[in-house]
Amino acid sequence: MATQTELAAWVREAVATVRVTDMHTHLFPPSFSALQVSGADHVLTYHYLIAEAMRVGQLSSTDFWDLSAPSQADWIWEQLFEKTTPLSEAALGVVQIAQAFGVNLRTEKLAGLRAKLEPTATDTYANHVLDLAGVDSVVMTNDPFDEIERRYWEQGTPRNRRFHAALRLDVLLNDWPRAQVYLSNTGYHVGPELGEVDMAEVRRFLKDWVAKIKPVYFAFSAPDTFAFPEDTVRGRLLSDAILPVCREQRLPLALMIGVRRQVNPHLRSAGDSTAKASMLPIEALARRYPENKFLVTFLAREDQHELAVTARKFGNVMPFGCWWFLNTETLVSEISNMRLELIGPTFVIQHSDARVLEHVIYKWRRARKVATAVLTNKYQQLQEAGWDLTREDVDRDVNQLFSQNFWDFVQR
Ligand code: RAT
Ligand code: ZN
Repeated sequence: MATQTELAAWVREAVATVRVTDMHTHLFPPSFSALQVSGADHVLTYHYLIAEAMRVGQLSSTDFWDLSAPSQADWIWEQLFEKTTPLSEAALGVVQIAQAFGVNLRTEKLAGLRAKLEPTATDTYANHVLDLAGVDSVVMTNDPFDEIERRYWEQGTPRNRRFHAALRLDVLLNDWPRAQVYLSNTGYHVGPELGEVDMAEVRRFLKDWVAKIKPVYFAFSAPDTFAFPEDTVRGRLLSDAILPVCREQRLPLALMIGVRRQVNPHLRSAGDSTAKASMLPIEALARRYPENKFLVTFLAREDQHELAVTARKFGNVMPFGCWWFLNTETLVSEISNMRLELIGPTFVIQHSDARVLEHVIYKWRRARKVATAVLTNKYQQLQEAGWDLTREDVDRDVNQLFSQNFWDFVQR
């Protein structure tokens, strides 16, 4: 039987060295140059930090948005790293990114970070950053309704193979008038009424995009009021277009539920919030469509227990990550413990939601730290109960939680 010290070392080493699949990010490969985001100014102007800096500084949001990006970064730096101590998750993250690049932020300040991080990433730099984070590959968020992005795909832009695609359907499901106009302008015959013929066109659109970008899943985010089934455009698009195409193509649908967009529009990208949602739509989807696969995450802490229970009832529901405001040390620890207690190591432990390339460094450092503590404690309990754990068990579980559970679900 392993000693407590050995056990702790096995977990530490397994978690430190596991090659992560980061299954939800907003990153792009360097070849998508107009969309690729990296460098110190972007790290500082992350919308998580904008919201926090606005609490400290006395600048109106209009004045803030009028500033150039480097001036916004300077202002955020002043609020969060000079006037206050960077104790929040996002602010601490900046310090950890700096540390990974050998920059002492206390002495070298923002200029030190600007000197080391590359605002225009090459593949070499992107690979270096992913390697620093121990991330094997990332899944992007690919919006077929974004004109700039569409051009990259239509030109067949080659891309770093560590970036997988995911087809994001927020515009289709949450803004049908815009989607309808866009579809009709790009060769799909859809009228506003969404009859059977239009629905066939939506399916054709989805299949064309599957062929174009080869996504590993379809995804959308929805408000706390999300309902299913319902006789609305969204309900019909789901049941008659998206779910059938997902079934046919054997692709999971990722649902990200509980976001209240633009509760404070002055904050723009930083203005979204969270609210408790209902689990009933997930139950209904999982029960009615056993042939479909659902990757599910909720934004409210209050929904996490019900999600884990729902995953016990339906093998076609895969809980993933601790999303956005839940990605804090306290909540990731709580949620990961609870998931282990209710469904064992059969979920996706985390995703980074990185918007800026270098984010993967601190997001995964944090995830690894929490996972090490949570798993060590659970394994100790298991050993105390007389289960003779092996190092291979630990390696297998860690690999499943950080990567393999996702791929097994996608590929099954
Ligand atoms: O976490 C975030 O950065 C949010 O702004 C959202 O992007 C969210 O993750 C989403 O995918 O909608
Ligand atoms: Zn996201």
